[in-house]
Amino acid sequence: MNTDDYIFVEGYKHIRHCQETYSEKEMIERSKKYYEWLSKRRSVRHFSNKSVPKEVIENIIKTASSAPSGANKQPWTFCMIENTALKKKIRDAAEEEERKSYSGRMSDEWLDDLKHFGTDANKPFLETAPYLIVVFKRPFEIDKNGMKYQNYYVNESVGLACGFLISAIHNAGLVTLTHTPSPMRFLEKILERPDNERAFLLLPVGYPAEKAYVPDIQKKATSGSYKMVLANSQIKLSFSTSLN
Ligand code: IYR
Repeated sequence: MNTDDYIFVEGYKHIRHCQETYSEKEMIERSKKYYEWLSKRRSVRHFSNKSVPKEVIENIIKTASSAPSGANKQPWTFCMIENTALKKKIRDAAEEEERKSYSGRMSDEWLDDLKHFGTDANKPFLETAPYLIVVFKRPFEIDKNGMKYQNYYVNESVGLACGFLISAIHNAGLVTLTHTPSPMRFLEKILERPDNERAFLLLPVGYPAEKAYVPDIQKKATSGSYKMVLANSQIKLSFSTSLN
């Protein structure tokens, strides 16, 4: 090993990080291609029941697990579910919560905002999709002596991992939907999770149905409304989409 390959910082080893970089022209091309590819992703509610190799789902979960997290605590657990009976159990429990939400827990304003998505309390995709991935966050860890340790930036970390997960699903040519029946405690019970895990997100994963339809909506980035952010009288290098 070359002596430049690592250094020690306060006694801790840091290994040299080499990353491929690109010319400005290549960067522009790559960033545009990536934007065009990722902006084709849609949340899909119509799934095919066609099977998907388990290895694909495992790779998708490994990709999600490579996300950054507070102090690298990786405060998440990904559960992969393909068992038919378990999927039905989850669907039944999710629909029970959703029925209560749609018929009273959600405000009129909220229900109005959801009208153009065509959603209701029925969630057949929880049984049709070949896999469900349930993401749990771990606000704390308990060691073998019963000592409790807090994790850091748990929601941010798990949210980032879910972003990685969703883009990995898109990369595999599969579709998903970030389903959040509320409350989600039933998932902790059905999947017999330990006390330090809280359900965060439920994602069906599979091929889209042969005829899958999605709402005709636009994203800010495609509607042409950009705003430059001015900081200390200097135009920052970043663009941000307009909030209005
Ligand atoms: N959890 C419900 C309601 C719902 C809420 C939001 I915010 C959405 O963007 C979509 C649906 C459901 O899944 O139907």
